[in-house]
Amino acid sequence: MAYNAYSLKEVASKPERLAPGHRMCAGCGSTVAVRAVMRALRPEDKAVVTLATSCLEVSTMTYPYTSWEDSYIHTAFENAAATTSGVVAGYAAKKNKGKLDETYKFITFGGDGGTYDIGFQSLSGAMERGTDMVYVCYDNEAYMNTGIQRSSSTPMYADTTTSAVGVDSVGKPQYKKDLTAIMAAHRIPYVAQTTFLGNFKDLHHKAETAIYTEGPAFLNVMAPCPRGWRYEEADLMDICKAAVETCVWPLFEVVEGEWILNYEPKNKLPVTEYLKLQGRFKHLFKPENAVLLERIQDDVDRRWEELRLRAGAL
Ligand SMILES: Cc1ncc(C[n+]2csc(CCOP(=O)(O)OP(=O)(O)O)c2C)c(N)n1
Ligand code: SF4
Ligand SMILES: [Mg+2]
Repeated sequence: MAYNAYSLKEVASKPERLAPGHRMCAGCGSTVAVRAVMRALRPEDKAVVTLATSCLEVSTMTYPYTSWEDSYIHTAFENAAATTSGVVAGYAAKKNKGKLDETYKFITFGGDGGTYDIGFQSLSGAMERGTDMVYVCYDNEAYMNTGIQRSSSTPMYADTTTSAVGVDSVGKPQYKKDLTAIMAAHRIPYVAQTTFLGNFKDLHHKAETAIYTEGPAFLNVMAPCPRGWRYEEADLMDICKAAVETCVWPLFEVVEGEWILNYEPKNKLPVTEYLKLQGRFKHLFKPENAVLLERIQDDVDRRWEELRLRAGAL
């Protein structure tokens, strides 16, 4: 899909829809993701934001304070997408009766714990029913708010508080779940995977397409967490770039079932270039763990070739 004309200056000059003064950590990817997604809304459109419990929720909406300029609903983990479905149905009824003139867009945000794990059934249901909404997962690869516990999104061999590296453990033993592919298997109109790069064009394009596509859309945004991933705050963008250049987190869209690769690195970097930037993978660089690094590289290579095949790039 061709990207619309894009000017960072123009997009950045739009009114902020997540006000400053919230309590998220410095260097946190989650707020960067939210601000970028909300900036894709047309200024004249209103939004109803639904948010499952998470770092984002507890830090941006602490009664009686809120950072959200749009209507906002805090939900339980299990029913974030179902809550949005109900609001969308109510909106449609009001519109049909001519009781509402304004245009509203419906956006649900969830962390990986709330999306890959606990809220997965309601997400799957809302997508399958064709609800006209966008679900955005800000993926920081663990349950950060409660102390960095592993989720099904945590990558293999990452050190978390429930997959702690020690004498008998080299980190999380399981693979990361491929949620973006699972959402594509729902055969909804729009699914995309993105993160923060350069001028944010990729993220802006995908957020705008997701919001203005009729029917359900799902966006998976890699959103690093300095506390859980153990990096210096200023390294946020370098980590995202390394994730893309190593093909750990490829940029792609699935539009009406068609897989589209948005970026192919000219020189695909070894995964170590990504892993070495983060304390959660520090143990992998001990000589006795070289085999684990090889296993990660093999997995990334295999999955990258699968993606290229799906996108017809082979
Ligand atoms: C049903 C339920 N289980 C557990 C909790 C406690 N809890 C609150 S936030 C959170 C972590 C959420 O992780 P994630 O969705 O990945 O968001 P993050 O904190 O990483 O931003 C947990 C487990 C809860 N609020 N509700
Ligand atoms: S713990 Fe991580 S995800 Fe949570 S606010 Fe801090 S940096 Fe962001
Ligand atoms: Mg998380």
